[in-house]
Amino acid sequence: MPDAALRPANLLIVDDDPLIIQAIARALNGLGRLRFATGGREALALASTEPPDLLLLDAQMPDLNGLEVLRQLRERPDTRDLQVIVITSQSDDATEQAALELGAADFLGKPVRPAVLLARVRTQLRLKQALDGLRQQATLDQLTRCANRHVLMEAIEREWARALRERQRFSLLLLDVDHFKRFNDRYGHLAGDQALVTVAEVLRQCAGRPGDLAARYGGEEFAVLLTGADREGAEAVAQCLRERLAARALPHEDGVNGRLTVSIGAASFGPDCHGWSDQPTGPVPGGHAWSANLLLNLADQALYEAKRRGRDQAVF
Ligand code: GH3
Ligand code: MG
Ligand code: MG
Ligand code: MG
Repeated sequence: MPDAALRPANLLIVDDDPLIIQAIARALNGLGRLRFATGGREALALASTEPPDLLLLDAQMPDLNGLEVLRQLRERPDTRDLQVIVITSQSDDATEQAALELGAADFLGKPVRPAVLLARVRTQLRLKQALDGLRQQATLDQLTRCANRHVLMEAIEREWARALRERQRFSLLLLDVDHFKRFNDRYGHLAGDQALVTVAEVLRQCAGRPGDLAARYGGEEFAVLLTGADREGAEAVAQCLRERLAARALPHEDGVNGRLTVSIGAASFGPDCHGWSDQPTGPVPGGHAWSANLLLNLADQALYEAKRRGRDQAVF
Protein backbone atom coordinates (compact mmCIF):
# COMPACT_ATOMS: atom_id res chain seq x y z
CA MET A 1 0.00 0.00 0.00
CA PRO A 2 1.55 3.32 -0.98
CA ASP A 3 2.21 5.76 1.84
CA ALA A 4 1.54 9.29 0.62
CA ALA A 5 3.13 10.90 3.68
CA LEU A 6 6.40 9.03 3.21
CA ARG A 7 9.04 10.69 1.02
CA PRO A 8 11.19 8.47 -1.24
CA ALA A 9 13.99 7.17 0.95
CA ASN A 10 17.58 6.06 0.54
CA LEU A 11 18.06 2.53 1.90
CA LEU A 12 21.15 0.40 2.27
CA ILE A 13 20.62 -3.37 2.49
CA VAL A 14 23.51 -5.44 3.80
CA ASP A 15 23.67 -9.25 3.82
CA ASP A 16 26.34 -11.71 2.73
CA ASP A 17 23.62 -13.85 1.11
CA PRO A 18 22.51 -12.35 -2.24
CA LEU A 19 19.24 -14.32 -2.11
CA ILE A 20 18.29 -12.59 1.14
CA ILE A 21 19.19 -9.22 -0.34
CA GLN A 22 16.85 -10.05 -3.24
CA ALA A 23 14.02 -11.01 -0.90
CA ILE A 24 14.42 -7.82 1.14
CA ALA A 25 14.63 -5.69 -2.00
CA ARG A 26 11.40 -7.26 -3.29
CA ALA A 27 9.63 -6.49 -0.01
CA LEU A 28 10.81 -2.87 0.01
CA ASN A 29 10.32 -2.18 -3.68
CA GLY A 30 8.84 1.29 -4.21
CA LEU A 31 10.13 2.94 -1.03
CA GLY A 32 12.88 4.80 -2.87
CA ARG A 33 16.49 4.11 -3.80
CA LEU A 34 17.92 0.77 -2.67
CA ARG A 35 21.66 0.16 -2.43
CA PHE A 36 23.27 -3.15 -1.51
CA ALA A 37 26.40 -4.50 0.14
CA THR A 38 27.39 -8.13 0.67
CA GLY A 39 29.94 -7.53 3.41
CA GLY A 40 30.61 -5.43 6.48
CA ARG A 41 33.50 -3.42 5.06
CA GLU A 42 31.61 -2.58 1.90
CA ALA A 43 28.67 -1.52 4.11
CA LEU A 44 30.89 0.87 6.09
CA ALA A 45 32.28 2.38 2.90
CA LEU A 46 28.85 2.88 1.30
CA ALA A 47 27.33 4.23 4.52
CA SER A 48 30.00 6.88 4.96
CA THR A 49 30.17 8.04 1.32
CA GLU A 50 26.41 8.60 1.38
CA PRO A 51 24.63 7.98 4.68
CA PRO A 52 21.29 6.23 3.99
CA ASP A 53 18.00 7.07 5.69
CA LEU A 54 17.87 3.51 6.92
CA LEU A 55 20.36 0.65 7.05
CA LEU A 56 19.20 -2.99 7.09
CA LEU A 57 22.09 -4.89 8.55
CA ASP A 58 22.71 -8.64 8.69
CA ALA A 59 24.26 -9.63 12.02
CA GLN A 60 26.27 -12.59 10.68
CA MET A 61 28.76 -11.85 7.92
CA PRO A 62 32.16 -13.48 7.37
CA ASP A 63 34.33 -10.39 6.89
CA LEU A 64 32.94 -8.12 9.61
CA ASN A 65 29.85 -9.04 11.56
CA GLY A 66 26.88 -6.69 11.78
CA LEU A 67 27.38 -5.70 15.40
CA GLU A 68 30.98 -4.74 14.68
CA VAL A 69 29.80 -2.70 11.69
CA LEU A 70 27.27 -0.99 13.94
CA ARG A 71 29.92 -0.26 16.57
CA GLN A 72 32.19 1.33 13.96
CA LEU A 73 29.34 3.38 12.50
CA ARG A 74 28.65 4.83 15.95
CA GLU A 75 32.27 5.98 16.24
CA ARG A 76 32.23 8.10 13.07
CA PRO A 77 30.69 11.58 13.23
CA ASP A 78 28.99 11.28 9.82
CA THR A 79 27.33 7.92 10.55
CA ARG A 80 26.90 8.19 14.33
CA ASP A 81 23.15 8.73 14.19
CA LEU A 82 22.28 6.30 11.40
CA GLN A 83 18.98 4.53 11.74
CA VAL A 84 19.66 0.76 11.68
CA ILE A 85 17.53 -2.39 11.68
CA VAL A 86 19.53 -5.51 12.54
CA ILE A 87 18.37 -8.71 10.86
CA THR A 88 19.61 -12.06 12.08
CA SER A 89 19.01 -15.79 11.99
CA GLN A 90 20.52 -15.97 15.45
CA SER A 91 17.64 -14.51 17.43
CA ASP A 92 19.12 -15.01 20.87
CA ASP A 93 18.66 -12.50 23.67
CA ALA A 94 22.36 -11.62 23.90
CA THR A 95 22.61 -10.60 20.22
CA GLU A 96 19.37 -8.65 20.40
CA GLN A 97 20.46 -6.89 23.58
CA ALA A 98 23.87 -6.03 22.10
CA ALA A 99 22.26 -4.65 18.94
CA LEU A 100 19.82 -2.50 20.90
CA GLU A 101 22.55 -1.23 23.18
CA LEU A 102 24.47 -0.14 20.09
CA GLY A 103 21.45 1.92 19.17
CA ALA A 104 19.75 -0.37 16.64
CA ALA A 105 16.25 0.98 16.05
CA ASP A 106 14.75 -2.48 15.57
CA PHE A 107 15.71 -6.13 15.51
CA LEU A 108 14.22 -8.78 13.19
CA GLY A 109 14.68 -12.53 12.92
CA LYS A 110 15.12 -14.56 9.76
CA PRO A 111 13.48 -15.82 7.69
CA VAL A 112 12.34 -12.37 6.70
CA ARG A 113 8.56 -12.00 6.53
CA PRO A 114 8.04 -9.44 3.75
CA ALA A 115 4.88 -7.74 5.07
CA VAL A 116 6.23 -7.40 8.60
CA LEU A 117 9.59 -6.14 7.34
CA LEU A 118 7.87 -3.54 5.17
CA ALA A 119 5.70 -2.34 8.06
CA ARG A 120 8.70 -2.00 10.37
CA VAL A 121 10.79 -0.25 7.74
CA ARG A 122 7.96 2.21 7.10
CA THR A 123 7.78 2.97 10.81
CA GLN A 124 11.50 3.72 10.93
CA LEU A 125 11.35 5.89 7.81
CA ARG A 126 8.48 7.89 9.29
CA LEU A 127 10.54 8.46 12.44
CA LYS A 128 13.59 9.43 10.39
CA GLN A 129 11.54 11.90 8.38
CA ALA A 130 10.15 13.50 11.55
CA LEU A 131 13.64 13.66 13.06
CA ASP A 132 15.08 15.30 9.93
CA GLY A 133 12.34 17.93 10.11
CA LEU A 134 13.10 18.68 13.74
CA ARG A 135 16.84 18.82 13.07
CA GLN A 136 16.28 21.34 10.29
CA GLN A 137 14.08 23.49 12.50
CA ALA A 138 16.69 23.41 15.24
CA THR A 139 19.65 24.29 13.02
CA LEU A 140 18.43 26.35 10.05
CA ASP A 141 17.19 29.91 9.94
CA GLN A 142 13.65 29.75 8.52
CA LEU A 143 13.88 32.78 6.25
CA THR A 144 17.33 32.42 4.68
CA ARG A 145 17.97 28.66 5.11
CA CYS A 146 21.40 29.55 6.52
CA ALA A 147 22.67 27.88 9.68
CA ASN A 148 21.38 29.61 12.79
CA ARG A 149 23.37 31.30 15.54
CA HIS A 150 23.48 28.21 17.74
CA VAL A 151 25.12 26.17 14.96
CA LEU A 152 27.59 28.99 14.32
CA MET A 153 28.66 29.22 17.97
CA GLU A 154 29.22 25.46 18.18
CA ALA A 155 31.16 25.49 14.92
CA ILE A 156 33.47 28.27 16.15
CA GLU A 157 34.15 26.36 19.36
CA ARG A 158 34.92 23.19 17.39
CA GLU A 159 37.12 25.08 14.95
CA TRP A 160 39.02 26.80 17.76
CA ALA A 161 39.79 23.47 19.42
CA ARG A 162 40.86 22.03 16.08
CA ALA A 163 43.07 25.01 15.28
CA LEU A 164 44.93 24.47 18.55
CA ARG A 165 45.20 20.72 18.07
CA GLU A 166 46.38 20.85 14.45
CA ARG A 167 48.23 24.19 14.65
CA GLN A 168 45.95 25.54 11.95
CA ARG A 169 44.24 28.84 11.57
CA PHE A 170 40.73 29.90 10.71
CA SER A 171 38.87 33.12 10.10
CA LEU A 172 35.50 34.63 10.81
CA LEU A 173 33.67 37.31 8.84
CA LEU A 174 30.84 39.24 10.42
CA LEU A 175 28.62 41.00 7.93
CA ASP A 176 25.93 43.64 8.51
CA VAL A 177 23.58 45.08 5.91
CA ASP A 178 24.01 48.85 5.58
CA HIS A 179 21.12 51.17 6.42
CA PHE A 180 18.72 48.28 6.48
CA LYS A 181 16.19 50.07 8.65
CA ARG A 182 15.83 52.68 5.94
CA PHE A 183 15.50 49.91 3.35
CA ASN A 184 12.53 48.45 5.25
CA ASP A 185 11.06 51.90 5.70
CA ARG A 186 11.18 52.70 2.01
CA TYR A 187 10.54 49.33 0.35
CA GLY A 188 8.60 47.46 3.03
CA HIS A 189 9.36 44.56 5.31
CA LEU A 190 8.64 41.90 2.68
CA ALA A 191 11.16 43.42 0.28
CA GLY A 192 13.54 43.54 3.26
CA ASP A 193 13.05 39.83 3.85
CA GLN A 194 13.71 39.14 0.17
CA ALA A 195 16.90 41.20 0.32
CA LEU A 196 18.11 39.09 3.26
CA VAL A 197 17.44 35.94 1.22
CA THR A 198 19.57 37.41 -1.57
CA VAL A 199 22.40 38.22 0.84
CA ALA A 200 22.24 34.63 2.11
CA GLU A 201 22.46 33.27 -1.45
CA VAL A 202 25.56 35.34 -2.09
CA LEU A 203 27.06 34.10 1.18
CA ARG A 204 26.58 30.49 0.16
CA GLN A 205 28.12 31.18 -3.26
CA CYS A 206 31.26 32.72 -1.81
CA ALA A 207 31.69 30.42 1.19
CA GLY A 208 31.13 27.13 -0.61
CA ARG A 209 34.22 25.13 0.29
CA PRO A 210 33.80 22.09 2.54
CA GLY A 211 34.29 23.36 6.10
CA ASP A 212 32.95 26.84 5.33
CA LEU A 213 29.82 27.81 7.20
CA ALA A 214 27.41 30.62 6.37
CA ALA A 215 25.12 31.56 9.24
CA ARG A 216 22.51 34.15 10.12
CA TYR A 217 23.84 35.69 13.29
CA GLY A 218 20.74 37.77 13.98
CA GLY A 219 18.43 40.30 12.26
CA GLU A 220 20.40 41.63 9.26
CA GLU A 221 23.74 40.29 10.47
CA PHE A 222 25.41 37.21 9.02
CA ALA A 223 28.64 35.36 9.76
CA VAL A 224 30.97 33.24 7.67
CA LEU A 225 33.31 30.75 9.29
CA LEU A 226 36.27 29.86 7.07
CA THR A 227 38.18 26.72 8.03
CA GLY A 228 41.90 26.91 7.39
CA ALA A 229 41.66 30.46 5.99
CA ASP A 230 44.26 33.07 6.90
CA ARG A 231 43.82 36.81 6.46
CA GLU A 232 44.33 36.63 2.67
CA GLY A 233 41.76 33.85 2.40
CA ALA A 234 39.28 35.87 4.42
CA GLU A 235 39.96 38.95 2.27
CA ALA A 236 39.23 36.97 -0.89
CA VAL A 237 35.89 35.77 0.47
CA ALA A 238 34.97 39.27 1.68
CA GLN A 239 35.74 40.65 -1.77
CA CYS A 240 33.67 37.89 -3.38
CA LEU A 241 30.74 38.78 -1.11
CA ARG A 242 30.87 42.48 -1.90
CA GLU A 243 31.33 41.93 -5.66
CA ARG A 244 28.57 39.38 -6.00
CA LEU A 245 26.17 41.45 -3.98
CA ALA A 246 27.02 44.46 -6.15
CA ALA A 247 26.30 42.32 -9.21
CA ARG A 248 22.80 41.59 -7.87
CA ALA A 249 22.30 45.39 -7.95
CA LEU A 250 19.52 45.67 -5.36
CA PRO A 251 18.37 49.30 -5.41
CA HIS A 252 18.52 51.18 -2.09
CA GLU A 253 17.85 54.86 -2.68
CA ASP A 254 18.64 55.74 0.94
CA GLY A 255 21.73 53.52 1.05
CA VAL A 256 25.35 53.95 0.01
CA ASN A 257 25.55 54.95 -3.69
CA GLY A 258 21.95 53.90 -4.34
CA ARG A 259 22.60 50.17 -3.90
CA LEU A 260 22.15 47.69 -1.07
CA THR A 261 25.58 47.16 0.45
CA VAL A 262 27.16 45.41 3.41
CA SER A 263 29.91 46.18 5.89
CA ILE A 264 32.24 43.38 6.98
CA GLY A 265 34.46 42.87 10.00
CA ALA A 266 36.99 40.02 10.11
CA ALA A 267 38.90 38.15 12.78
CA SER A 268 41.42 35.31 12.52
CA PHE A 269 42.84 32.88 15.00
CA GLY A 270 46.07 30.93 14.52
CA PRO A 271 49.52 30.06 15.87
CA ASP A 272 50.92 33.59 15.37
CA CYS A 273 48.07 35.23 17.30
CA HIS A 274 48.59 36.97 20.56
CA GLY A 275 47.80 34.59 23.40
CA TRP A 276 48.04 31.44 21.27
CA SER A 277 50.67 29.81 23.50
CA ASP A 278 48.52 30.46 26.59
CA GLN A 279 45.69 28.45 25.09
CA PRO A 280 44.88 25.13 26.72
CA THR A 281 45.26 22.35 24.14
CA GLY A 282 43.31 19.65 25.93
CA PRO A 283 39.63 19.62 26.80
CA VAL A 284 38.66 22.85 28.52
CA PRO A 285 36.50 22.58 31.62
CA GLY A 286 33.15 24.06 30.72
CA GLY A 287 33.86 23.86 26.99
CA HIS A 288 35.18 26.43 24.53
CA ALA A 289 32.20 28.79 24.65
CA TRP A 290 34.43 31.73 25.58
CA SER A 291 36.42 31.28 22.35
CA ALA A 292 33.36 31.90 20.19
CA ASN A 293 32.53 35.07 22.07
CA LEU A 294 36.11 36.31 21.94
CA LEU A 295 36.39 35.90 18.18
CA LEU A 296 32.93 37.36 17.57
CA ASN A 297 33.90 40.38 19.67
CA LEU A 298 37.03 40.95 17.59
CA ALA A 299 35.07 40.66 14.34
CA ASP A 300 32.41 42.97 15.76
CA GLN A 301 35.00 45.66 16.56
CA ALA A 302 36.26 45.47 12.98
CA LEU A 303 32.68 45.67 11.72
CA TYR A 304 32.07 48.74 13.82
CA GLU A 305 35.17 50.31 12.30
CA ALA A 306 33.90 49.51 8.78
CA LYS A 307 30.63 51.29 9.62
CA ARG A 308 32.52 54.24 11.08
CA ARG A 309 34.65 54.59 7.95
CA GLY A 310 31.53 55.00 5.81
CA ARG A 311 30.09 51.47 5.30
CA ASP A 312 30.25 49.38 2.07
CA GLN A 313 33.70 48.02 3.00
CA ALA A 314 35.56 45.31 4.88
CA VAL A 315 37.96 45.82 7.77
CA PHE A 316 40.52 43.21 8.86
P1 GH3 B 1 23.66 50.24 9.89
O1 GH3 B 1 24.12 50.57 8.52
O2 GH3 B 1 24.33 51.06 10.92
O3 GH3 B 1 23.78 48.79 10.16
O4 GH3 B 1 22.12 50.64 9.95
P2 GH3 B 1 20.87 49.65 10.00
O5 GH3 B 1 19.66 50.44 9.73
O6 GH3 B 1 21.11 48.50 9.10
O7 GH3 B 1 20.96 49.12 11.48
P3 GH3 B 1 19.87 48.99 12.59
O8 GH3 B 1 20.46 48.02 13.57
O9 GH3 B 1 19.44 50.32 13.08
O10 GH3 B 1 18.61 48.33 11.88
C1 GH3 B 1 18.57 46.98 11.54
C2 GH3 B 1 17.26 46.77 10.85
O11 GH3 B 1 17.14 45.44 10.38
C3 GH3 B 1 16.08 47.00 11.77
C4 GH3 B 1 15.25 45.76 11.62
O12 GH3 B 1 13.89 46.06 11.44
C5 GH3 B 1 15.79 45.10 10.39
N1 GH3 B 1 15.60 43.67 10.41
C6 GH3 B 1 16.14 42.79 11.29
N2 GH3 B 1 15.72 41.54 10.98
C7 GH3 B 1 14.90 41.64 9.91
C8 GH3 B 1 14.18 40.68 9.13
O13 GH3 B 1 14.17 39.47 9.38
N3 GH3 B 1 13.46 41.15 8.07
C9 GH3 B 1 13.44 42.48 7.76
N4 GH3 B 1 12.73 42.86 6.71
N5 GH3 B 1 14.11 43.39 8.49
C10 GH3 B 1 14.84 42.98 9.54
MG1 MG C 1 24.75 -13.53 7.07
MG1 MG D 1 22.88 45.35 12.64
MG1 MG E 1 22.71 47.20 9.52
